[in-house]
Amino acid sequence: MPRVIMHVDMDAFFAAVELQKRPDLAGQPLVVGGRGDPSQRGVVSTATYEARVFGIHSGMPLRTAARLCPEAVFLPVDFAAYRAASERIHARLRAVSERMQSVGLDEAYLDISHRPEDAMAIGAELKRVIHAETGLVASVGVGPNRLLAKIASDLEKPDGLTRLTTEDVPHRVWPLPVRTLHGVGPRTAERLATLGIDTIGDLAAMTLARLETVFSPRHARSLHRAAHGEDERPVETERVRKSIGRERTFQQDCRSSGRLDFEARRMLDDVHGRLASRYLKARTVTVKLRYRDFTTHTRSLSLSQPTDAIEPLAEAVQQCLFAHQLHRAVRLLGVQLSGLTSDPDQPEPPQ
Ligand code: TTP
Ligand code: MG
Repeated sequence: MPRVIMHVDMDAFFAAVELQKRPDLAGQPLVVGGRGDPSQRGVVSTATYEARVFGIHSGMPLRTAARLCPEAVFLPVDFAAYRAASERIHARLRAVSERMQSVGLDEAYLDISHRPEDAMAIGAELKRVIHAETGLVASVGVGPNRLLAKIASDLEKPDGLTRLTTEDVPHRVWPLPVRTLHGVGPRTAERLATLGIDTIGDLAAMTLARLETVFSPRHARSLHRAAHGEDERPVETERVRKSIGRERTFQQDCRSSGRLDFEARRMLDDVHGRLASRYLKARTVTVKLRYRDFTTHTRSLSLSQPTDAIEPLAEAVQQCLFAHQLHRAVRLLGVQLSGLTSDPDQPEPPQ
């Protein structure tokens, strides 16, 4: 099944966060780096687009930046502020798809393969909510894989919303410098230059056999594939939530197995509602009982495959429950679902 991947990258991230703190500086060339003092050692972390027209870029000594643009405003880095902004942005992204991979403070991939028709609308909406939430501007790229999504997000920066398909590769990707490709660092670029390769198109025109004379077979193949816009790396989701559960301490110890059964089902209904509203499936059911003497026992059961149907989960809850000693007085009952996976066939949860 063809994939649809989105790459989100904030524009001039550190500088944009600084502008939220100092709106009076809007429109001026702004450089963030080191202690914010170009007479001291330190390099540029980032600069606003107004400062970039002077040739200022990340990694350049602050001193050089001041020479290129003496009227630029210099500010020190404030990581706490960037982390706080980053967390708010990531929360917005996660609300769009559980299949979100964060790659640093200002960048993330989303797998939205289950909503292929809506990709550009989702991108536009994401840009809108991020701006509403943080005042910051994002560039969004959409493509059939991570490689093309990332190239796309960069193509029309700042404030871009760009889609690249495999058919676009020859006219939109091949003219770009080979350094644009993931995995092509300065050393690889240098070795490619010795083969006369400067653009991605040059690389695409090179046979695999020729590349293998310079690189290991594996590296050669990955370069060759990348030049043709191919990339199979998955969006690697961090497991946002490992389990969903509920516990209840009874006002009076419960001695009735029928009542426990009833309460466990009610709790499962609640937990299952939370599972379904996130479009997740669960594989493992755990039932916890705490007896009057505070000894606590858990019983778990794993299904053969994850499910979001309530009946198999309810049956598993019941089996766990009956594996417990139900004749004793029970103080606390807990029901938990774990082994959670997102269901790629479902639409996204409501926002
Ligand atoms: P980038 O996304 O590379 O740059 P950016 O967000 O400032 O600008 P744009 O994406 O619009 O081109 O990096 C994100 C942040 O990471 C950047 O704001 C500052 C920090 N950073 C450094 O501290 N040093 C660096 O060399 C780079 C490239 C980035
Ligand atoms: Mg950025």
